[in-house]
Amino acid sequence: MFIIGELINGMYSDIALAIKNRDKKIVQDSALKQIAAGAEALDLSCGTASRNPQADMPWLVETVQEVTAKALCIDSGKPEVIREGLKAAKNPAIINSTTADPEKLKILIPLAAQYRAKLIGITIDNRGIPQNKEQRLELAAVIISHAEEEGFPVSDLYLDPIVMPVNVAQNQMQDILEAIREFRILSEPSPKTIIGLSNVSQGAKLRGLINRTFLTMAVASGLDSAILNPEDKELMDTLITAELILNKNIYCDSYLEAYRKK
Ligand code: THG
Repeated sequence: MFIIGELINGMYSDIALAIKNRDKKIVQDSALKQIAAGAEALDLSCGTASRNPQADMPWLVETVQEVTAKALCIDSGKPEVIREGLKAAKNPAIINSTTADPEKLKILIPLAAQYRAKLIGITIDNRGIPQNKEQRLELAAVIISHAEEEGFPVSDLYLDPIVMPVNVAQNQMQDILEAIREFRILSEPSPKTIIGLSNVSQGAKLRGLINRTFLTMAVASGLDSAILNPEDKELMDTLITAELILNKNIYCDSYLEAYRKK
């Protein structure tokens, strides 16, 4: 599982304040802590409070690059913000994200190719969030066909079925899990799959339990990557154990410690 740390996000008040005050230490400490906890890449989002994300995103990129060479996942709905982030990036980059809207695909696929970035494609279009598996697969196919037309490697494409909070969209969880499994058979070579895990428990009381249960089910459905909180130790232990049971690591009595020393 490719783990992307979610915590450098302007939706958190400490990060929003650090961005505003250009306080590098808060952001760099978060980066190092998430990596120590097992993150292989870091999601960077200015959040909706940012009044100048085109300046804030490259500042985040430069600040994090001072302390790590890990991949950076440039998280914005605005292509012009993503472009500024990519210009500043020396580390490997992941664009987070394009939707299935042709106008966005036409900008972001060539941008990903130009910067040799991986690309996250979320299965949304101008009609909004899909209500079932079939709509998710339809939008995934649109994203894949645009990538193929542009000669963008589909193996560098991460499809995101859009995880909804279980307390508002309980009847969609099964569809989301099935979409993860079925995205992989839409093309050869397969696209990869990704989710924003914490979405599933937003507004709910037992967040940790819901997150780790959903992650286990998604891993069993073949999930390749997740944006999550790596500082949640129970979540990480659950993930390592799920992958053990799927025979991705070799069992020993101290497999949790052995995995963390890798
Ligand atoms: N897919 C993709 N990218 C994404 C998401 C996705 N990026 C953003 C988001 N979803 C993933 N990141 C988070 C980060 C935090 C939370 C949820 C998803 C979260 N935060 C607390 C909350 O809202 O309750 C904030 C608490 C606080 O303010 O302190 O849950 O799905 N491609």
